[in-house]
Amino acid sequence: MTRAKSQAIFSRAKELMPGGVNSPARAFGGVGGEPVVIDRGEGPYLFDVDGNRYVDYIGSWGPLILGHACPPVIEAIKTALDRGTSFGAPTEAENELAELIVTAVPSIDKVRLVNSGTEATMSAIRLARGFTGRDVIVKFAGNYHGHVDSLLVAAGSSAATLAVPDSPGVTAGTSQDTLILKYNDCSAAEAAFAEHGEQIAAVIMEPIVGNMGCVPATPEFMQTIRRLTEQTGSLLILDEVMTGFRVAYAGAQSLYDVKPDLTTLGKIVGGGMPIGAYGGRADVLDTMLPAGKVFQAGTLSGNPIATAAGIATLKELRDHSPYEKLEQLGAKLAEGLQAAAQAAGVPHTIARVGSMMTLFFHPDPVTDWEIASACNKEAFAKYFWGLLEQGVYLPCSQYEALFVSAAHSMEHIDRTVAAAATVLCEM
Ligand code: KE4
Repeated sequence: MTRAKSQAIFSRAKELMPGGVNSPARAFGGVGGEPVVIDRGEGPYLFDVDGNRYVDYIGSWGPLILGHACPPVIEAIKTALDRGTSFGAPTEAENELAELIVTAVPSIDKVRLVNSGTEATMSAIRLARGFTGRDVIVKFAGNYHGHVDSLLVAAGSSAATLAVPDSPGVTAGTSQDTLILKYNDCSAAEAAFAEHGEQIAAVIMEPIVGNMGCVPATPEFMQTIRRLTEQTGSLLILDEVMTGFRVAYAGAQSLYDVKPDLTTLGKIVGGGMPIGAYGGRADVLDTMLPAGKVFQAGTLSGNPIATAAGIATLKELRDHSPYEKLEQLGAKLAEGLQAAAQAAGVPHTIARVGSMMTLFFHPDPVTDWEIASACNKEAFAKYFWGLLEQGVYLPCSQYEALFVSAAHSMEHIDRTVAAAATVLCEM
């Protein structure tokens, strides 16, 4: 494939924007080389500016569960556009989207719409601290919740629980109230709660991690965290920005049969437009201004365009459920990738929940960041580029999940598996 136009556009991009991108995840940092500049998307496909076509498994990092330019979503956006783009005043569409979310997720009594997943998690943390009057937030290594200062932390030196800044610009003061624990480690959680329980405002966790590759919580771990938070009066925040409406219409929490106090959402609930949301217990949400005293605001929160796209998307998911099809496509893809890696003798494991999955270049099951970070990243990079050359566009990092959309077909899956088999047996 030639990518002359991509290269020209991207070299200009690097003169205009840091690293040439508006989000580092797109910069191909995990696989080397330069990103492909995209011209348009259509159903399961992306087309780059040089006219190359790819079967897309990023789906804009999760939002496009219905595929690119899904007609009912585009139609809804166009209709909304003709009535204006933003009013900074209440609209009925916000009720409609909030109603869809509240009806879909039993643990959500009330919800507030914001403009990104980061805003949702940042607000949920402030809310938990405001509601409990406590300072400490617990997160898990390998979980990503957006670029919230207090969560851009790494495991600190002592006891592997004290967090230290993980990015320049994050102060020690900001990270000092964050405890970072090992994911899927029940005893570490028990110990941390025994020592700090009364100071813990909340635990925030991805119920099924997408951000170290696909790593599901064990049911025992999920139940332990729910029990410990209940016992100590701290809140459980499930970060379902990625898994919400992805793994099930009622999210990952419905698969674990767990009831969090707060849930954060994003991606799919905006149908590809900028959105985030946080919701949960009414008594907790009513602590937010103007009902309560905890402050959070946003000029474009609940704007007519994002809400129109979100409403159309959730209605499509509710009325024409794709989840059975996504389960079949996901299972077929995982099976095919596993068989191809096996036949090629490449050390690997695969993790999948519904239409999100990761082929790990590691011989053992990946259950936490320690194992994930030991994956063979060079092998992943070869696999990524080999597939890209064959017109298959995977997430450009071993530490991401791929997504199948309702626009994919078995034919796309078969083509992807065949391409993977070719690439893997050359590794
Ligand atoms: P945004 O602020 O990017 O909308 O959402 C942050 C966020 C919060 N929580 C979870 C579980 C998330 O996965 C994310 C964002 N996900 C990444 C990809 N894994 C977005 C891609 C990017 O940063 O460009």
